[in-house]
Amino acid sequence: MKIVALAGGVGGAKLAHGLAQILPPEDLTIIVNTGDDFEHLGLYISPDLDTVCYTLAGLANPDTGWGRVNETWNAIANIEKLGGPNWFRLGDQDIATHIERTRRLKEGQSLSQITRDFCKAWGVRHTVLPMSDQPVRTIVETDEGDLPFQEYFVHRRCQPRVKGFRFDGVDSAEPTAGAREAIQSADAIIICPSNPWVSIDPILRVLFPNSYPLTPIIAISPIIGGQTVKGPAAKMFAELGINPSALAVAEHYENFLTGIVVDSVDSELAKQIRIPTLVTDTLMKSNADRARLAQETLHFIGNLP
Ligand code: FO1
Repeated sequence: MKIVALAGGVGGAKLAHGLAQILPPEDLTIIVNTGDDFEHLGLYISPDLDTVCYTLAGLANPDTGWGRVNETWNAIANIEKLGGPNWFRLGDQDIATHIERTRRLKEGQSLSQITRDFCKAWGVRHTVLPMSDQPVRTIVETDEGDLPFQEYFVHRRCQPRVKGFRFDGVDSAEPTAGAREAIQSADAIIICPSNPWVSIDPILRVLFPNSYPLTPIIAISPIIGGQTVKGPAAKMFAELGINPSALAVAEHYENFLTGIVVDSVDSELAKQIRIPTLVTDTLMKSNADRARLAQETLHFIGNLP
C-alpha cells in the first residue's frame, strides 16, 4: 500500500517513524510542514523537517522530541555570553545542519534537494519532502498582535491568546514535484497526529488549494481526552471557542476526511463521530507503540468501506 503521510513536528514524526518501521521506502512519502521555518542568527531553520528526519534517523533527542540526541550547547551558551539571542535553543550538532542548509540555499539549491541529500547522509531511506520549496510563513494572530510562529511558540511560550492564523506566501507556494507525484500514486493519505491549525492546515492549503483528491484521507487525532500530548493544539481550539476533543478534530477536517483514529479514552465520544472511526491506544511512548499504531492505522485503511 502506497502511503503519503502529512506531518508537523514531534507527534507527526513519531507516527512517520512508525510507518517507516513497517513500509518499504518506495511505499512511504512524508510531506512536512515548513510554515514553522524561520531565519534566526542568520541561519535558515526548518524545525519540522529536522524533527522528522532526526526521528527517522534515530538521531532525535528523546527528551524534547526536537533537536539531537547527545547534544551539547556550547555555541548557544557563547552566543548568550556575547549578548545574542538565546530563546531558541540551537544545539551544537543541530547548528551544523542549519549552517550547511543555509550555505546550500544561498548557492541556489532547493530545500527538497537539500533534504534529500541530508536524508541520504543520515541514513534515512524513506522519502521526506518539504511541502513546498517556496516560503510559507505561519503567522499566529493573537490578542497581542500578529506573531511569527516561533515567536509565538518558543519565545512567548504560546501564552498570547489566539484569534486566528495566516499562512503568508501560501497562495503562491507550489507543492514540491515529489509531493505532487506521491499524492497522485498514493492509496491513502495519513494525517499524522500533529496540530491541525498550524502543522496540517498549511500543508493542506499548499497541496490542495482548490479541491481534495478522491484518495482516502485518514487522520490520527492529536487530542486525547481533551488534551494534547505536546504543544498548544488544545489551547488553540479552546481560544477559538471550540471544545478541544477528538470530535473537534474530526469536524475540523470534515470536508474531506474518510476516517479517523482516536484514543481509547475517547471511546464514548467516538460514537458521535459520523465517519469510520478506529478507537485504539494512540499514545506513542516507545518505538514499538509507533509501529503498532502505524500497523493498526494501515489495517483500518485496508478495511474501510
Ligand atoms: N522548541 C522549544 O520549545 N524551544 C526551543 O528552544 C526549540 C529549539 C529548536 C531548535 C531546533 C529545532 O529544529 C526545533 C526547536 N524547537 C524548540 C522545536 C520547534 O520550535 C517546534 O517543535 C516546532 O516548530 C513545532 O512543531
